[in-house]
Amino acid sequence: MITVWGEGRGFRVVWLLEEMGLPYRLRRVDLLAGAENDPEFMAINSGGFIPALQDGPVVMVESVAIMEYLIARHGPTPLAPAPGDDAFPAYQQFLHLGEAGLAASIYFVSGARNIAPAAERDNWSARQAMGVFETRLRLVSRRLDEAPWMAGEAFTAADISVVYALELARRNVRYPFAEAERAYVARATARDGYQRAMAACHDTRAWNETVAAEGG
Ligand SMILES: N[C@@H](CCC(=O)N[C@@H](CS)C(=O)NCC(=O)O)C(=O)O
Repeated sequence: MITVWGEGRGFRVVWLLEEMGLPYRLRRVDLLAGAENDPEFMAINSGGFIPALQDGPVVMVESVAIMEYLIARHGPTPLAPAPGDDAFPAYQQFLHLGEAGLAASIYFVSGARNIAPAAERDNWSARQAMGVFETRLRLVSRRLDEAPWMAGEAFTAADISVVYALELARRNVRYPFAEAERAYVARATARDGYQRAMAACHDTRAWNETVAAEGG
């Protein structure tokens, strides 16, 4: 049985598992209570960050690497075009841009805005991280002028990666997305796989509901 440890970017993994129809269990990890107080989790990931994946003897971290692993080991799936497919280069690029360009940068903006002491909220690094997010977002916007999904005509795991990052920006920093990006997120989040993932991820759902109640 596959175990996903922790939500956060683990939502990507759960969404992929739901889309692929693979059985799994989600083990909650409470970062606010301190991962170091969860010895079972620390034995899985001594770094104490989420998500982690356990699949028999395999233990992995890094949400996008985990997605690539699941597709390679438990596919094939139409969520990943084959290397020879015309859609593959864009797929591969946006799969990684979703984390390395978008989520990784907006995560630090979120930390600065929501967790840092007031005097440290508007700091150089947070502004730089926002700049990185916005320049990478331009590639998503341009792609949406050309095609409905990041890889082209079909929804793929690259959309799971990117949409997670856009949702993180919407929820955590109330990023003001343009209409095309909002419509893209609406298309992706209307999928049954997303809805099932949201039903499974209680912490993500609770946070989503809090933001919605605040009008975000
Ligand atoms: N690039 C990693 C990022 C992992 C990450 O930073 N996770 C956050 C929550 S989504 C976390 O655990 N933060 C606490 C920490 O890094 O100690 C991935 O995609 O899995």
